[in-house]
Amino acid sequence: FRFTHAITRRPAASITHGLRAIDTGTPDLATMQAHHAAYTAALRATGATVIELAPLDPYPDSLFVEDTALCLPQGAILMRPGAPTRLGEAAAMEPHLRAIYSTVHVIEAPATIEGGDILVTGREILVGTSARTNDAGIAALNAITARWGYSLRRVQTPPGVLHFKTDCALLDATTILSTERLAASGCFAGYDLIHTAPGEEAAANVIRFNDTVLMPAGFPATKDRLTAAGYQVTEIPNTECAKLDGGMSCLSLRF
Ligand code: CIR
Repeated sequence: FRFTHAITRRPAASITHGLRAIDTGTPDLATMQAHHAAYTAALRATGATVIELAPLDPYPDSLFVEDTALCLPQGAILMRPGAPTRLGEAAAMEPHLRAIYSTVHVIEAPATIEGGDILVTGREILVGTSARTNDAGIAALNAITARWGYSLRRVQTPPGVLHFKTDCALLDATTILSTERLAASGCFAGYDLIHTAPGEEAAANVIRFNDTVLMPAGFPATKDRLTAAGYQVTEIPNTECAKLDGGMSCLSLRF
């Protein structure tokens, strides 16, 4: 959770066509741009360098850069998104990662895997199977990360939940914020857990970024739990990304 860099991509006018599980309204570009600016400012306020990429109109979901890659100290791994409309986003990210990393691996078909399903903790890499991430994707990732000395564990994203990290986040090396429905699977045995408050499941997608926890605004009971546990919390308005099932982790690659 200590990072010197992040990559973000500004939202494009095409966000109105972004994928969503349930239609709760069309995101408003100007509002989303304001929220996105608050998000990047909060990352920068921790002292990190934020590389802001230009909007990518052909890809409505391209602001959710997390799904395109996994950045580890040993190198970057380009994902292969399971959503057909998002496949090209990884290729669009590739040159930016090659400019930073001397080692870049690429996940190949038929594997599919999105960064939103990957949680790197202080001791292992957890990967949730989901509608976007298949077993071939997990095996392909494991083949790379095993060589780098990581142990990787396959877990289950709850049914109907977009990504594994829709429902959980790392708060420090051994502490996880999780919805009760995900934690009930037992996948976090051995970790310290903080649960999202009842009815605030959408608060689970936070990021610990250096000394702060960025969380979506509007979840006061979960915020209280985090501050009571000693975390410094920065609330970021997230109403527009929420319409596209996106949250704090989706909006950046962090390394
Ligand atoms: C999608 O369905 O792919 C986007 N609308 C949301 C992606 C959110 N990404 C993430 O949780 N890592």
